[in-house]
Amino acid sequence: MIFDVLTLFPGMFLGPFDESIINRAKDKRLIDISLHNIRDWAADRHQTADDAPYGGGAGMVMKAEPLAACICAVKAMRPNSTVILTSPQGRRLTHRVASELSEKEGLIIVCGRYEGIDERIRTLYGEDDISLGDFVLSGGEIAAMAIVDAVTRLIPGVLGSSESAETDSFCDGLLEYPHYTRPPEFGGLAVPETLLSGNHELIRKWRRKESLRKTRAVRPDLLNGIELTREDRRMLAEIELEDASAD
Ligand code: 9D3
Repeated sequence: MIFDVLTLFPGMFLGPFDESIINRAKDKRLIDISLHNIRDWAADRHQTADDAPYGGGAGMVMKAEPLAACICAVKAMRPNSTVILTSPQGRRLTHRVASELSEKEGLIIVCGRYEGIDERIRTLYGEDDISLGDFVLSGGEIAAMAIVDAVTRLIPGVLGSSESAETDSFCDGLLEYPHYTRPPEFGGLAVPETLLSGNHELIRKWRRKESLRKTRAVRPDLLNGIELTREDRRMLAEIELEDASAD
């Protein structure tokens, strides 16, 4: 997978991709990341990349010409890549979206700044538009980093087999059960006895139930999106009684 990131702030990307899994994927040539400074494609003496919005109002808009020149130059190098915009108006980045994007040959990610980009760039070049969620970021750079990270992890060969088994379990649509490691007691809190029992069937049931408990408490919406087994329903009924008497 070839990532091309188009940004007014390439310096923000120095560091985040040089560690751990992404760096390993680069070393293994499974991915390649190129940064492109949009300002380099501005034609005037001041290298202007923004201008006031038509119709008035606060803030600035990313100008069309430098962005178009940058996108065209990158597309000429990567005819099979998909152009993705980042903006608060995009569709939410989810596991499903990351999985879809991981099937592409290459991604050209345009980082929005200011109030946004000139709409004609979206019309002419945008093939997808991604948001991280309903909160305000200063620009699309952190969204681009999230896309690169989430997509890279889904490329075959990037994760070891034990790590990718974890990715598969995320797809079951529940939040994860709590994790513990040594020591057996910390801060006056013991590790749940079941996890020390060595009984794998009991441990599986405990983890499933705690996954359901956490999901019900924090993300009940997720429970509507998945198929629950008879065992799940029984566990949820128990949880309802337990957590009602707990508070
Ligand atoms: C005054 C109106 N602004 C607040 C809603 C609009 C606005 C425009 C541009 C707010 C933030 C931004 C810059 N953000 C992004 O470019 C962005 C973003 C985000 O803000 N939230 C979640 N995902 C993304 S992806 C790109």
